[in-house]
Amino acid sequence: AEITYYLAVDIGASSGRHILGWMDKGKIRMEEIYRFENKLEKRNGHLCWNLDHLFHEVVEGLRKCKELDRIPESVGIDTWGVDFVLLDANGNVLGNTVAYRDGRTKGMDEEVYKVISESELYGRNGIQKQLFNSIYQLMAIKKEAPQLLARADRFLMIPEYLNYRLTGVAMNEYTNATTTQLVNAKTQDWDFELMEMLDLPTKIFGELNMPKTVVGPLSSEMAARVGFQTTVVLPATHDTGSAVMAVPTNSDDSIYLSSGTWSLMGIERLIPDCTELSRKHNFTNEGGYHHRYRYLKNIMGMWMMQNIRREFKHKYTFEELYELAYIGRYFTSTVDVNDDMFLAPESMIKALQAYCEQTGQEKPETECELLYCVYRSLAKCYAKTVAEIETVTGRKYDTIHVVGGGCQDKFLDRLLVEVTGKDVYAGPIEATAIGNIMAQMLRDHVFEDLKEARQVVAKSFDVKRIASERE
Ligand code: LFR
Repeated sequence: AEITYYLAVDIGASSGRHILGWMDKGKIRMEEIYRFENKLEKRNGHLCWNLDHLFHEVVEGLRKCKELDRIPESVGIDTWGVDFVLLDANGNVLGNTVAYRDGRTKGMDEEVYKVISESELYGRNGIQKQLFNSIYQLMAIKKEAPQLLARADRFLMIPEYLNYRLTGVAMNEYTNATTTQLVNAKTQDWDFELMEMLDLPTKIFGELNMPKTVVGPLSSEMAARVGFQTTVVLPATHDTGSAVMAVPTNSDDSIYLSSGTWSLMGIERLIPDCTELSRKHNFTNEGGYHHRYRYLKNIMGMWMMQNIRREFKHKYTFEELYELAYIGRYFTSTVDVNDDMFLAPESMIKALQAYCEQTGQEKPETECELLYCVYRSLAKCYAKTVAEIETVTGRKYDTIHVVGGGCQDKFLDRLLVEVTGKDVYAGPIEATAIGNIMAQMLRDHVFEDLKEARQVVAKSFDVKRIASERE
């Protein structure tokens, strides 16, 4: 029989990939066919994304399907959250696409809280305070470049903009929209009242569409350029939304850790928790597939490791890095990984050293010490987060599922077992792309529902139990 292919385009902060997925004897099979780099660039003193480069690479990956003669039934794009573009009435991007790690949002929280208190805001949308959320970015634009907002006709998040370039259809998607902090957690729709209070133009925010919605066919120009026609579909366009779909369990007793540039640790819930207790612990209620909520917390994650590794003069294999970290186990200084100073430092090494000095701890000097300091600090934060989840929900969890590229870090997986005492499972590695493909397959009725899809994920991909030191 003919194979039906689905294409996931998954773009992260450091790379993007095109992954084909299809069914084979009751299991999901996947193959990466194209990969490209993504990075922050400084423009006019701001950290920005190069959208034209990203779009070019999206198209190149589509052309690769033609070359391989594996034409996808549909295509879905997911990226990181919170970042967006403003389009003018002719569909042109207004200004640079400033990235969330840029410092323009400094002080914008105070601007928002002049209008609405922090707890009232959380009561409406249940989104954790992160200074980079779109709400604060929009306030920064209002302050720095109000003419852009005045001329704006549409607000599109990054995946939506790429979809727009592919199809000519401008469409907003629900899961990613929740990361703006402008969506009401209970109505699951834009909070226009809040926008009016903040004097943001409500007309630029379009109707919210759920995952599985068809955006449209490729425009005829695009179809000619890539050499075939296909349908662009919305997955959970927020990468974390896609990743959590692919957590290989249906058990309620399980915590997930979506491990990539960020570590996102939490649980899935059917009712949002916008209480003061929840806000004080800074948990978020992001919108998920089929009206679920991702109750989680952002932890700085592999970003720290990626940055210090880049600064090491020697190139190490992953095995060597684990070895170095292991040797550093005598070193006891730790940092608060979520401190703002680690968000976009000129030098991660200097930032770590400065933090330790400022807090009266011994500062890490060698590569062993730097690595172990980061690992130990991350593990400490994971353990604290697990405890907080248990406090806020008033129950115990026995398992942690680590998914995403970071689950390949054996040293971190082991530390997680050690510091939490939970059963830890690692995999699948490509959770985000799998989740993206699952949404497309669900739309095509390959599975009845998410529950069935997750069962299939569990038997299709490698999921390893991490042994503790003692075993
Ligand atoms: C992960 C992620 C997180 C979001 C952060 C910034 O890639 O999407 O969920 O908080 O990036 O958008």
